[in-house]
Amino acid sequence: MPPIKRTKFKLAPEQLRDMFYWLKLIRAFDERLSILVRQGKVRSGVYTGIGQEAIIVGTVFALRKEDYVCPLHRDLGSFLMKGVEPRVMMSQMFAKTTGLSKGRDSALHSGVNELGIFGNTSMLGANLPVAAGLALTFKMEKRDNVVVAYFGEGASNTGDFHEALNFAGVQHLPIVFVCENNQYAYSVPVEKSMAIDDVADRAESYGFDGVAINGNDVLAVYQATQGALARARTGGGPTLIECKTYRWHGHSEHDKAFYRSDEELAMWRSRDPIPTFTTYLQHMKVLDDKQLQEIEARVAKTIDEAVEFAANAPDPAPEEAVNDLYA
Ligand SMILES: Cc1ncc(C[n+]2csc(CCOP(=O)(O)OP(=O)(O)O)c2C)c(N)n1
Repeated sequence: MPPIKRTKFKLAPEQLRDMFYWLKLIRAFDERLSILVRQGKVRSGVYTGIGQEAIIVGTVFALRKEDYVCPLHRDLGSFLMKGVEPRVMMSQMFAKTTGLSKGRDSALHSGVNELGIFGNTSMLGANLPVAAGLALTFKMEKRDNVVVAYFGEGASNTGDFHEALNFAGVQHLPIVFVCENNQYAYSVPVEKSMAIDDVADRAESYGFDGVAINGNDVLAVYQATQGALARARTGGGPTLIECKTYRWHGHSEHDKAFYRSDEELAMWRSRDPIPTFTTYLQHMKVLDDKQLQEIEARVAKTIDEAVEFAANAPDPAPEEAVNDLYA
């Protein structure tokens, strides 16, 4: 057999196409949600990550099943990549019994222990000390698993962020802090909330490395994550990866984002992570027209099927509201 042609990242053609599939699926999932919100079908706030997909794909692609993610409101794609079926995720958005929380929660706070997904809390930055605690468990149990914790540049101005990084640095925890710097915390532009250019610089104060990278380049994100994971698995402690990106939609689907200019949006849309990666794959000759069409058709079918499933799934009965309580 001829040797498999691999990239310098040691990714085989099938893996590169797989990455492409995830980028397209996560984009399509969010785009459909954006429409469904307007149709009144979604029973939750919707915070799309359109434009930011390369961060989730580049990081989660590098993980093992046993590793944990601590996602944010914009990171539904990490649920899909970690193994939640699109129809289940869509049911969650519709608050149906077939969703993760069986219709008893807004869409954003669910987690799935068996898949390594830790549910998010609403308070900005509050997921980070919890993620550090999870990483401490891995260290104490001598398991070489890693926690990947996501946060926005806005969250990096909260006390919880600094406490989590300090603790992770002191304890050399197996954790990768991934900042999705999309330039705005709701309506606040980054230059109005930070006196430095890079969130990555904050890592140095806590004794570990921080790196600022192009968050719209899925392979750059993957490469940085691989390095951070290798370090974390071998006792080298945490890393902070700041991914520079931009969210195309408002903070949530009800926000028209009047605080930013059309020019700014146009500039960032021209840096769309998906066409850039498509061009790369085509130049590498790992994605021909037929394969592209096949992937697009697969994505469309998956999303259509997920919406149909969720729309036809039963609503929870009122008496089910008190089921599954911990105490
Ligand atoms: C402690 C706290 N303050 C304010 C809010 C309201 N809030 C929710 S998301 C958000 C903006 C978050 O910005 P960022 O951390 O940069 O993440 P992004 O939404 O841009 O991905 C704000 C102000 C909150 N949830 N928690």
